[in-house]
Amino acid sequence: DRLPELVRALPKAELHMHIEGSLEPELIFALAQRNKVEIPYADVETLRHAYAFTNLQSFLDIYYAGASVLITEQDFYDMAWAYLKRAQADNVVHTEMFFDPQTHTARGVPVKTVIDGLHRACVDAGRQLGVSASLILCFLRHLSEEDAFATLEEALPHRDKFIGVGLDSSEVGHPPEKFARVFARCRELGLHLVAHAGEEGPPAYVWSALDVLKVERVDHGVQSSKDPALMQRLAEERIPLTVCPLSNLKLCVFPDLAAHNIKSLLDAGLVATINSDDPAYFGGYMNENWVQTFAATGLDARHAWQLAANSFEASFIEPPQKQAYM
Ligand code: ES4
Ligand code: ZN
Repeated sequence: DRLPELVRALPKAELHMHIEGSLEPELIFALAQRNKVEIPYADVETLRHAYAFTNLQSFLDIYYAGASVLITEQDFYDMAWAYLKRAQADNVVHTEMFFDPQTHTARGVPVKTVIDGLHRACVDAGRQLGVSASLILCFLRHLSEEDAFATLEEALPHRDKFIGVGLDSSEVGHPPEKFARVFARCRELGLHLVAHAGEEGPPAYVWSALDVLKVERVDHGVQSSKDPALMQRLAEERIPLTVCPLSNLKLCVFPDLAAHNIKSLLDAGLVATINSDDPAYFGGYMNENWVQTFAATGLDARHAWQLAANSFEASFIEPPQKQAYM
């Protein structure tokens, strides 16, 4: 069976990866030591053992604790560089990386430090790894819209270093509508717009991400399969879903990988993609997500080509470069 080899070798784009979620336990401990930050885990093994999640919130609590070791511009560079090298090894030729400025500004780390470190890694990846990389600033939806506006304001002097904005963190109870005004402002600024919706939340959140926030793609979106009218809209308008199978498995969105709906999304004609979300926490980078999902759900070589083409179609790569990849 040569399908795993084909899947691994395919050039692909990764469109749903939180850079703070690429922080491996080894790097967490190295940065904690370098910055003299206390973390409430004895060693790498103890920390890794804490990675047993029951839902999104149980993961987010540990994910925000892990990010507390990031202090200097070099820390953000080192984290992003480690991910970009790992992405290159999986034949990811383009990546759009999420970052969560509020996780850092809340601890007194300036937005400039975060963006400058991440952006320098993106520039170096293009030159030294042949991986094109760009940044998407995410607002934390458990915080207020006012806080999101303040974050946007602080980031705008660095407008040239990120291509868009997104919405992440605790979904249920924090619908897209809560961020209508700040997304409208970002739209005026010419930023690309995406949002997490339909991960744990209902199809109604996917509808409002589209109709209220006017997002160009939906992160996760797997709950859309519960709403036939929504499925039809996504297919007709070719609105991409950035699906993350191992994340969905680890956060118990599906009981096992064989029960994942990626195949039905693709077979319904949706522009679905496969991505790693938080690879250090969910047990796999890009190729691990692809290979395990192919094995468990019975995707074939045609699906592999479709998923790779979808990843470039769904990307914010500018034409004519974009068509060259497809
Ligand atoms: C996230 Cl899996 C997931 N969902 C929502 N927000 C997130 N931030 C990092 N990973
Ligand atoms: Zn995510």
